[in-house]
Parts: sequence; C-alpha cells; structure tokens
Amino acid sequence: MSQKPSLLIIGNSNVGKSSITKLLVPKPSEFKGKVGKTPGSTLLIKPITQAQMPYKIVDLPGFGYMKSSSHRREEHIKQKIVKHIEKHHTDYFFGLVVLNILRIEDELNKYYIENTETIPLSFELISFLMEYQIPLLIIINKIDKASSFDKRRILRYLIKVSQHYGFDLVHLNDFYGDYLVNIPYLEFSATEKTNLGTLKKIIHTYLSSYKRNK
Ligand SMILES: Nc1nc2c(ncn2[C@@H]2O[C@H](COP(=O)(O)OP(=O)(O)O)[C@@H](O)[C@H]2O)c(=O)[nH]1
Ligand SMILES: [Mg+2]
Repeated sequence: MSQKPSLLIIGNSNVGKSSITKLLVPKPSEFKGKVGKTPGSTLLIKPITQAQMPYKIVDLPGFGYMKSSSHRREEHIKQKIVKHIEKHHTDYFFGLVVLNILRIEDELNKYYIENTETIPLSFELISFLMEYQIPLLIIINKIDKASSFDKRRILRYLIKVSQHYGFDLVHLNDFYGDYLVNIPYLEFSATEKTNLGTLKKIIHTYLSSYKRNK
C-alpha cells in the first residue's frame, strides 16, 4: 500500500488534541483544525495530511463513561469509533491518549469512586485499542497548569486507579515496550512544548518499526 500510516490522537474535548497536532505537523499554519472548542453532534473522521509529513494524523473524541447505552448520542459516537478502529486498525502505527491533568482527579472521583457503574477516563478505550495491538502513549497534558506537588499526587492517584483496571502505567523513561503489562505515560505541555522532543522521537521510533514490520 502506498498509503501513509496513521497516528491516532484521542481524548475528550478540550484536552489539547488540536494543540498537539499543531506541534507535530511540519506546516502548522496550514493546519486548519481550530484550537479550541468544536461543539457539534456528528463525528467527522478526517485524517490530517501534509506533504512533508510521513504519516497521517487522525483526531478522535474518545469515548465516554457509560456502561449502559442510555446516552444515545455518545453511544452513537462510540459505535462509529469502534467501527472505524475495527476497520482501520492496521493503518495505525501509534496512538496518543490525551488527558488533561486538571480533569483527572474529578473524573476519577466522579466515575470511579462515586459511581461504580461507569468507567472513568479512557480505560475502556485503552483496552479496546490494546486489543487491536496499537501501541499507546498516555499524554498527561497541561502540566504547566499544575504545581509539582499536585502533579505527583494526581499521577499517583491515576496509577493506582489504573491498576484496578489492569493497567500498569509507567513513565516513558521506565518503559521497555511490554504492552501486555505496561502502558507508558508522558507529562506534557502543548503551550510550553514540554517534552515535545521526546514525543517526536517516540513517534518516529514507532513509525520506523511499523514500516519495518510491514
Ligand atoms: N495551559 C495549557 N493550555 C493548553 C495546553 N494544551 C492545550 N491548551 C488549551 O486548551 C484549549 C483546548 O485545546 P485544543 O487543542 O483545542 O483541545 P482539543 O479539543 O482536544 O482539540 C485551548 O484553549 C488550548 O490553548 C497546555 O498544555 N497547557
Ligand atoms: Mg480539537
């Protein structure tokens, strides 16, 4: 196939997906996706391509918190994402699951502690993507907004709840590529470009290994 492989960037709205995309494309001024809220009830799956970029970027909204299908619109979007991944999973060489550090505690409290019928953050999505063997990196974005004290507390909490769902989150520096056990995370700030070099490097590592194995 002459098609370029795809990078998945997935997460709830406002976590920073478009901002991260803008940092990855060679010509940010040609990236038309607006940074900011994009309300709307339809899911548009439209890859971002640029001539000089060796891969495509697909930005998806992630899926929600319900175990039941009570919320029809969210269920509809979830079904579209599931169908898309089922059909195209072999095109994806890497996936970035983006979280907003300032929302993590709230979401864990609301969907893990207070309600046992729901699944917080993107745990359901992460296991789904792992089933399709798409290598993943959890991006903890907006770290510029948290103190280092809060950051440590939030990360500790996230790691603990993750273990409840069977995931071991490990810092990218401590990750050895064993996706059956571990998922790497990276602290990030799109506005400050914190760890952007590390992110670009790991993307290219996975891109090369995907191409080698094709
Ligand atoms: N402080 C801070 N703001 C950010 C960061 N990343 C994104 N934002 C802001 O968060 C808002 C939503 O970002 P956007 O990229 O549109 O999120 P998306 O909905 O996931 O695509 C925008 O106002 C961004 O400027 C970050 O790392 N730090
Ligand atoms: Mg966006």
